[in-house]
Amino acid sequence: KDDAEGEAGVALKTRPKTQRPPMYKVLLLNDDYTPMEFVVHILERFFGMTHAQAFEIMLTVHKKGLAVVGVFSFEVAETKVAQVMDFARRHQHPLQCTMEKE
Ligand code: NFA
Repeated sequence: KDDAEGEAGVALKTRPKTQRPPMYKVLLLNDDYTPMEFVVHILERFFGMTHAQAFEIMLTVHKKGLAVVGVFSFEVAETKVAQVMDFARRHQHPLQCTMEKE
C-alpha cells in the first residue's frame, strides 16, 4: 500500500526527519600578547578570508573576547583547530582556538 495512505486509504503525509551531520563552531579566543597582524594572517591562511574580513573578525575577537570564525564538519573543524594551534605554538604566541558542537 502507498506510503501516503492510512489504513482506510486515508491520505496521510509523513515527514521523515532529515538527518543532518552535526556541525562544529570553530572559536578564536582573545589574549593580551598575540599580535593583531598574526591573527589576521591566520584568518586569511586557514579560513580563506580576505584581508578586510580577517581584520574585522580579529577586531571582534579583540573587543568581545572571542568569535566564531567558521562552522564545519567535525573532521574539518578538528583540522582547523590543530592548524591554528600548531602555527601559533611554532611562532610562540599564546593564541587559543577551540571548537564546540553547534
Ligand atoms: N588582543 C591582542 C592584542 O591586543 C590581539 C588579538 C586579537 C589576540 C584576537 C588574539 C585574538 N595584541
